[in-house]
Amino acid sequence: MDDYDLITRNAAEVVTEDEVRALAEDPDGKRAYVGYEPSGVLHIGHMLTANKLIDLQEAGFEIVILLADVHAYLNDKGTFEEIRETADRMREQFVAYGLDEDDTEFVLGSDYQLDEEYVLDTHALELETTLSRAERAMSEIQRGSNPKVSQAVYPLMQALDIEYLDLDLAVGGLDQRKVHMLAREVLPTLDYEVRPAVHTPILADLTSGVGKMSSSDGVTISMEDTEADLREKVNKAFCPPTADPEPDAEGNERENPVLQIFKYHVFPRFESVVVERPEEYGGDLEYDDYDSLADDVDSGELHPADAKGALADYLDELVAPGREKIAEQRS
Ligand code: NAL
Repeated sequence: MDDYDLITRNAAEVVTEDEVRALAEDPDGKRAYVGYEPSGVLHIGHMLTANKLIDLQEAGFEIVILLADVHAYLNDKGTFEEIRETADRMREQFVAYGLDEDDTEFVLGSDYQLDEEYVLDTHALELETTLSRAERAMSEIQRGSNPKVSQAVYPLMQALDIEYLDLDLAVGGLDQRKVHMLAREVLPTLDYEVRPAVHTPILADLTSGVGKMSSSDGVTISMEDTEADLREKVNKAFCPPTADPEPDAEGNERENPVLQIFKYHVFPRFESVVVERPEEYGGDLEYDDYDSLADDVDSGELHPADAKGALADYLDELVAPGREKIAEQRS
């Protein structure tokens, strides 16, 4: 795989392809970042962007993970002290998940976001941006239905962070795209450069296949899950015998979340996938890539129940090191 394909594999969106192609010509020593509002425990959404960071490390990028404590505070996620404590625990869980500790720089937002220069730049962007523009940028990230002033400031600071952390590439879930578009508009007003972004997909709700998988409502998978939890959640997941389900009775688009997890979590981290089956049901199956597994589900060769059993095994392997770290953190 060439560097451009590695940088963009499994991405939902690349902004812009030409800018990322230019980076891919010589990725060594380039800096890519992702930011997270600290929460106590990594969930499958964090793990998905982390898989992209692991791809980027392999391509030669240095990785910067912003533990966005001030942003979480502005987005009503708790007291500043609570958020600070969770940031430390999250860092350890990322390393347990497989990010190379020597090649990953962890930064707290509050390390530089309270400096005079940064604060004055934030105010300069507040002057450049209408409230409605800021609200629009925040719509997919905002907690609560009634936007607060803090939540309008949030995307402006996220835009500034791209400059202050001296980054070449921004990575985030597709829910960050409106903030990144705002950043492209406002950074040049302060004579700062625009940087490209790679957006990872948002997976479908595990039980219905409709809408987003979310940690705030519905079932998600996290690093706290025991093997039994994982097995139960995966067994209850929506998995029709096709990669491309029909819309539901109300006409809502549906995805197959079991296959999505194979595609975005399992195949990027394992050379091949073995589905164990008793001899009488045809014996074990081995897949080298996602498409061949999805084709077998489509054709009926691989039954959803067998696919689910294998998915729980591989998820358990991915989650286990973080689960042990969390147990240590709590003891
Ligand atoms: C991501 C977040 C907050 C600040 C950032 C600054 C620079 C780059 C990425 C950042 C968190 C993100 C979330 N908005 O929704 O978790």
